Amino acid sequence: MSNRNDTSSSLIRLSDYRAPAWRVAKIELAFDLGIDSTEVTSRLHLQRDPAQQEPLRLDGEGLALLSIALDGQPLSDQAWRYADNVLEVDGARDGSVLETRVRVQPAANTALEGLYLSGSREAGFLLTQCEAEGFRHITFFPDRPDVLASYTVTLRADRERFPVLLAGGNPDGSGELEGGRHWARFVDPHPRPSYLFALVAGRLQKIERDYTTGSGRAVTLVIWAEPDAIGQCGYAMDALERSMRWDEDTYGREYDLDVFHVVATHDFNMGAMENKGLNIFNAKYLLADPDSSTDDEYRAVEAVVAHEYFHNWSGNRVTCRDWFQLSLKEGLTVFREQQFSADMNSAPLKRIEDVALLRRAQFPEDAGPLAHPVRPAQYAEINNFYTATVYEKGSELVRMVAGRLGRDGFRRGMDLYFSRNDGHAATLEDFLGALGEANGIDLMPYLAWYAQAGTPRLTARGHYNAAQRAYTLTLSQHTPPTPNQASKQALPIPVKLALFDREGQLLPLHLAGDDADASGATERVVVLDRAEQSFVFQQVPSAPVPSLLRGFSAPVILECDYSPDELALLLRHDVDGFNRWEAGQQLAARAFDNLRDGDANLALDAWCEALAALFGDTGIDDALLADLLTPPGEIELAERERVVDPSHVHALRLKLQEHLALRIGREPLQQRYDALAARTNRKLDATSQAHRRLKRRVLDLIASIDPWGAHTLATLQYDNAPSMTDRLAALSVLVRGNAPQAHAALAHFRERYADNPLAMDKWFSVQTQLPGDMVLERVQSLAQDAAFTLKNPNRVNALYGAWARNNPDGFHRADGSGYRLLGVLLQQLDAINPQVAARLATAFNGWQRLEPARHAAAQAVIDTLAAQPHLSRNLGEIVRSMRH
Ligand code: 0A1
Ligand code: ZN
Repeated sequence: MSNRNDTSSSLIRLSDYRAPAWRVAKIELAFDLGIDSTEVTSRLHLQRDPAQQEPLRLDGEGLALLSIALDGQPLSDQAWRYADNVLEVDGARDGSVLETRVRVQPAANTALEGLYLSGSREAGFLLTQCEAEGFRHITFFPDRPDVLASYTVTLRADRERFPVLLAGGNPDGSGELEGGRHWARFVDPHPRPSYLFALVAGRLQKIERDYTTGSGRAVTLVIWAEPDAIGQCGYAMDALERSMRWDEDTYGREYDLDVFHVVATHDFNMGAMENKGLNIFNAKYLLADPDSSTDDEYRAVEAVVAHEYFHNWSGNRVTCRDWFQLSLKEGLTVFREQQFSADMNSAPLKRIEDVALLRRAQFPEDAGPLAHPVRPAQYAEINNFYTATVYEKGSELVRMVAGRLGRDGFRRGMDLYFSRNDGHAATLEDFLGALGEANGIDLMPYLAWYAQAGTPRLTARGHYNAAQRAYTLTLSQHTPPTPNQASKQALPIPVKLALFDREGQLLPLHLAGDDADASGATERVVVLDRAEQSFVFQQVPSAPVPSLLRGFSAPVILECDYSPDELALLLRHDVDGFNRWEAGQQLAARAFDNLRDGDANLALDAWCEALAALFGDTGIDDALLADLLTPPGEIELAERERVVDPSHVHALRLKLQEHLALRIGREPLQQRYDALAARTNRKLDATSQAHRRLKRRVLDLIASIDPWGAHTLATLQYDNAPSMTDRLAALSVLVRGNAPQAHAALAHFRERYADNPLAMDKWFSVQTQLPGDMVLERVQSLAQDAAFTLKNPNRVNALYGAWARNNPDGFHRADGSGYRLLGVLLQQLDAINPQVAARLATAFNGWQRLEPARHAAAQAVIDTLAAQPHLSRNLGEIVRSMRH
């Protein structure tokens, strides 16, 4: 509904940034809440920048203005103008108070931006989403993150319909009103930008916990959910407490209000939102119980709870000057969450998971038409920039800098960054400046990483000189051009490395020309900061095997001419858990290339051989083994192709797994499966989770060589599953194999979980994993299912998102039917929820490299979309960029 802006293809540019001419010291807000109509009264205490002469201009979208007064005097119609989403007011001075009263319509707001209704008219509740520019859908305001104001918020509503009234800040009174109505007030002592405003009103239930910060401040933690979901909030509460303690221990950061509210909603465009004192979560990332949540979902709940909590410092206390700096809060907060999750769980597994996500989501983005720098230079619609690049690559940039400073140095730098910028809106220069200054190091060269799009290719070549016992490692870098950025500069690339001898023993490192080298440590970091550079290691007894980019020390694509034997050696012996996995991934990728080209396949032999040996090794962690046994995904493999045929990639990947399963052998696979199945439980400890993870992988491998046997096992597993992890894994094997048993299992699942929206999302998404030639019809029939609706983002993503993203063979049908289905859907969806439509449209990413028939079919759909006259700014920008 909102956000429709046909004429505006105009771009906002970083280089145009100007400090605000008007600020708001204090805002007093009052809401008379109703589902169809809510009245919002706002009093802005204005401050004028004496150096600027601009009239007062406030943002406002879709607001019905009921009254307006300046300094207590109602304004005549000549004294204000409201057009093109801007309210201009004459006569305001420094210190003026502007009072406006507007009406908004929550139930009609299907874009879920601003104030909206979650759930049904009868039982649902009201809530807000303001990041990035939702506040302007609620009241008139300079809706930009560098305007920080003190908030006093009064909520008034019918007590029976809205018994719970919440806003961010500390509670400051409540009471009864006439006619069965009541009120509640909240005051936030910390100035904050408008995007962190939030309110919630409705029939919610709560769980509570007392928390005392390290310095002795008492805080009440409250999680709110609808009555049928409140029993699933305990895990999130534990995760919240762990997060708070961790941020105190690790960064010395305490919570700063008397209460911390968290609310779950089923209707949310993103994962969750860090509104000051009132975090709002997509239920998917807050609710958890063993019967309806998988192990992966538990970990996601822990991570997202932590992420939103950590924003209280990295985002709220220190916020962003403008939206170009989005990664200042997001990259940093993702990094902090990754550190936390690594500390709470297994560090190598977390690293593997994060890098796999980076490669699946960010590398393709960086290589396609939507590529943009971590700090973009321009945008049409900021909501399109909550991307894997800003979040995940942004986190990798923080990680590189943190690695450069070391643990203590990074903490020193963060302390300075927080204290210097507390209560301010900062930039990436402020961040790198503080970190560098606290350590006497110039970190500004890293700014280039923020400005340059594309994934650098790092090439490594090694040469051993036996006579001199010297090993020369030559590193070079190259970043391919991206849209609007043809030429690239060299970046500082930290390469953490070790050398192994041919027996798999680590060698002491003696780097030529390095004074601090006396130690002979077995691991060190070299920084490549020009196009090419050589590093000479001395006293090397024999030709070594280098382990490069350990822990994935920089977000680059490494190209190194390892032999299959060398990769197999690393896979067997590397003590860096990440690089061990990585060696296996590299081998599998080589094996994939050879299969594709029909070449002799030493890599395939080496990969299968090494993994078969590890499979028999009882010393290895089951979860790591599961990851080692997983070849790179189809999206990642497709990135290696110059011209992509997704069906062929799919088939080749299946072949890889088949070879591996045959090499391990049906009987050993069965034995391992039986042993794991005998220990089946629903416990959440690391060992139980690892068993389930490996069991799932083993079952998949069995399915690749003995579908009938795997389907029998899966049916039994489904029937007896004590947890959702086991149940869904079994169901997925049945569906992907199009087993006859799938039908009954799906019917059972549906019946059992009909009242559980998050479980029903899984029912939809698992069916999108049917074999490629069958899935389109299923997607079409599921879209007609009574439980399907375009109004719920989770449901849309569970059906169309899961299909288009997680089943490349099923989306990229050779006849283009998949593209046409998505194209029609996007137009419909855009009229309901532009943000969700725009996000879904990114499934077309990479279309330019498709083989000719698919390429033409995708292009036709993208061109048709681009020709639509009424696309939202959100979808319009994505579709336009796709054609770059
Ligand atoms: N800041 C949130 C992400 C978020 C962004 C936009 C939203 O609405 C359009 C909602 C949430 C986070 O990083 O968690
Ligand atoms: Zn965030």
